[in-house]
Amino acid sequence: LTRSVHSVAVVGAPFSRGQKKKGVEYGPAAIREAGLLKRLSMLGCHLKDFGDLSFTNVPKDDPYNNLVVYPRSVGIANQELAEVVSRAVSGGYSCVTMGGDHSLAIGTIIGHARHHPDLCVIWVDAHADINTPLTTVSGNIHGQPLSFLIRELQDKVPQLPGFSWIKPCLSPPNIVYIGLRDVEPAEHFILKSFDIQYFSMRDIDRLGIQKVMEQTFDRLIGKRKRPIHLSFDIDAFDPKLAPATGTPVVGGLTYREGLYITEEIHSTGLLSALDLVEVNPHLATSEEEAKATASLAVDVIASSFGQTREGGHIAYDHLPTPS
Ligand code: HAR
Ligand code: MN
Ligand code: MN
Ligand code: MN
Repeated sequence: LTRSVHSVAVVGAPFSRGQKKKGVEYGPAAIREAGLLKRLSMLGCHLKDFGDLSFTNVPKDDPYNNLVVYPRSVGIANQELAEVVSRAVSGGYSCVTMGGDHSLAIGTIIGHARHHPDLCVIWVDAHADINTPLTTVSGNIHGQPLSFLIRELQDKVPQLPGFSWIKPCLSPPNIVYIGLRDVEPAEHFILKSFDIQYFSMRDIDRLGIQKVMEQTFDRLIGKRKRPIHLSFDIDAFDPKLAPATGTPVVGGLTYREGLYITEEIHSTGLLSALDLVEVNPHLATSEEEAKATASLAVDVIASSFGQTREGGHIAYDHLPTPS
């Protein structure tokens, strides 16, 4: 029996200005209450809790182009978050960031890439989150984070106020999406013209989740092992399983597909950072819905760090003998 010990840093990022709905800033508290730290320590993880961060408040933060909301708040919060994530990863920890809305992946990926410039990204989401500030319809930056991170896209991306510190650190071959089912025309154009690999829900229906994961790893780590950044939006799951989220889309991942993804990622031994985002307890229509969504988030994280459905991550190497 083998067991590898994981050192895991836990960071709460109660950030909500990447979109307009109230409540996603309570995601970290809900995930903590659902027992995240206890579950990780039961797996034998060495934990370092960075607590829930508090980000610089920007009182006057006018929209860019009369459309893109809270650019300065999103910019500075991500700068602060990148600092913490890079410290955690440099300290030898795998870094779990609990959101908060998905705009925070700007900071976690840049912070992670400071220590691991060769990282790859697995983006599990109903949405592609790759609008530019010029293609966005909603104006929400949580629908745009990847556009700021991809080097090859930068001549199409204007600089937002608060974003001058950002250095794009990803290239299209190092990104794979899983779970897409709500992709806007401009986003689809970007995915196709930059040859970014994605497995939509339709692809999962056709191939099955096992082949999807095989092909994901063939693309990302087939030629060379590299650290994995898993950015997991809870809305990738079907809204029946994860109702407490801001932009639910019917026809999502089953529980079994979701956990298969994280079990396979754990098996690579390469998981280096994980974002779990868009849990919004205030959008639940009942206490049970809020609890179920947060508890699903904990299952995703625990599974990413070795909890298996077949059991046995923790060493158990002898049986009690009758005397
Ligand atoms: N594509 C839409 C937009 O750009 C919806 C984005 C929803 N984003 C998140 N993160 N919930 O995935 O606004
Ligand atoms: Mn997202
Ligand atoms: Mn989403
Ligand atoms: Mn392990």
